[in-house]
Amino acid sequence: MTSTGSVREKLKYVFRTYDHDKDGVINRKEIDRMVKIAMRLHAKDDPENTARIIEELKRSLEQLNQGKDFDDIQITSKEFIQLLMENKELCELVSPFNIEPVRDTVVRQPHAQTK
Ligand SMILES: [Ca+2]
Repeated sequence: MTSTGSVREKLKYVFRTYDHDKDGVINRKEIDRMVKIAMRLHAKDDPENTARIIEELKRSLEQLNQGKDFDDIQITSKEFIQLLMENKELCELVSPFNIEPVRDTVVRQPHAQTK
């Protein structure tokens, strides 16, 4: 069980990681980089699935980008987070680390302690 709030925080962090030039949007080049990283991380475990999910990612991005050339694509953090929250597979694909708990608030789970 993950809380939506913290997933959003983590995805924001993921977005920042991919926004290489830190201009607040992910552009075509940065998408390519993201795809490469995802491929490197996952392709050897599951090449077919990885290729399929990447196709899906590209399709979703094109949809987001209606009317614009794919080369001019720009994704805001809001769109990025929205997209990944709607698609768990994509989310796992582009998160280059086992998303760790964000350190802002320590969430205590009183009854999840001992068994
Ligand atoms: Ca950027």
